Amino acid sequence: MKGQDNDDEGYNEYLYKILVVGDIGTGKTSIIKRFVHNIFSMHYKSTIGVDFALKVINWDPKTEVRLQLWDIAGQERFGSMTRVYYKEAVGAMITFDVTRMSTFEAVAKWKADIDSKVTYGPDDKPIPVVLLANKCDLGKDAFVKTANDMDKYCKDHNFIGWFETSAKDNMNIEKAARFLVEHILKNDVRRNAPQNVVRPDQAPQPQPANESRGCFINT
Ligand SMILES: Nc1nc2c(ncn2[C@@H]2O[C@H](COP(=O)(O)OP(=O)(O)O)[C@@H](O)[C@H]2O)c(=O)[nH]1
Ligand SMILES: [Mg+2]
Repeated sequence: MKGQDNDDEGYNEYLYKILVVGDIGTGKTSIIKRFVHNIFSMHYKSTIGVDFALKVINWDPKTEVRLQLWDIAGQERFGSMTRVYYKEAVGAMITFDVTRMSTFEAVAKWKADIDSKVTYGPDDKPIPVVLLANKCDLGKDAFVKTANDMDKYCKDHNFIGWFETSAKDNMNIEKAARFLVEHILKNDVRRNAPQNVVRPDQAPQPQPANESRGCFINT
């Protein structure tokens, strides 16, 4: 059966937990909704808790990639998440809003939080993180960084790359996600060992929102 084991055609199915973090109002939920459902609304409620969405990508004829995207709401003001929340994530997106400089200043803090709480593989490498400069449909007047500045910033802070995105205009979100997946697949030792197919029932399970809330009592 498809994805259940290493059949004759060597079909593989991978499930990856991806974190989407960044300051409040930077477009995390909008980016996920656009990516997964191809919709946009100006009014996503920021209910406290954790939400997640699944995006299935037919990567190539022999590979299906399932992304479990973890969205946060309400905890952004703490500027950090618990280790439990980050557990078993293999990649992340950090968002900022190009019209609000303070959200860019928060990026380094989010990156440090991820790097200190989750690693990847037997060598404990940092997980790949992509930086999303969101709301670029609103113009860049407020955001004065050049592409060169951003390249340097990514190098200095160990981002795999950055993209100008717009959830509103559907710009670069798919591209950024694919870029991240490429890095994740490259890191995945199982990719060269197809007998170790990841099955959905072995994947990390999201916590219900009310339980997740309990994680923040000590922050
Ligand atoms: N113009 C514009 N507005 C956006 C974009 N992405 C999100 N927004 C708006 O920004 C606000 C906050 O977005 P939301 O996804 O709730 O941010 P979150 O708190 O990070 O999840 C909402 O009013 C969205 O409609 C974008 O790409 N362009
Ligand atoms: Mg949200």
